[in-house]
Amino acid sequence: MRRVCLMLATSLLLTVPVMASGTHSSAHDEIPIGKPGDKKKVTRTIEIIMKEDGQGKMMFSPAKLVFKEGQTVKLRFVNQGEMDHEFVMDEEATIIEHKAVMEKNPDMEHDDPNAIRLAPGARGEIIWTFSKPGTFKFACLVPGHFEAGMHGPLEVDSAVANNP
Ligand SMILES: [Cu+2]
Repeated sequence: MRRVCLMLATSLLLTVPVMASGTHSSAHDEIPIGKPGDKKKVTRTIEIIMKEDGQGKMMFSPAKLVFKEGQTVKLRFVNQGEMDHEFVMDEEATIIEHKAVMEKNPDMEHDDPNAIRLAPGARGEIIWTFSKPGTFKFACLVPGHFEAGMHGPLEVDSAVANNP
């Protein structure tokens, strides 16, 4: 497996601020959707809410994300729900593959720079550079949450297309 996943006690997650940057910040971490960004280069900040509606549906707000090629964005997360939620952004095939692994190992936690997991009420952030254009996906891979609605499209528009 290319990605590193760590087993962490839930209690640890409740007491330690969850940051998705940290040890992974070098260029070799570049994946198709981009790479960890430099906070000095942030040109846009977006707040993403994770929540449930109390009727079995779970969602992200906004439900769709659109960025520009080369843009460094601060993604700020708030878990307004009553359950743990996560955010993973990647190519769709990788998300689906990762989802299957999570279903077999429900207690698995990510230690990937393109993912974050938050306890109810918790906040966190990912600073990311969307270095290449493409159509990607974001999702929560806690078993059952994808099916309950926690996924959406993520588009990175080509810089060339923006400035013909
Ligand atoms: Cu979730």
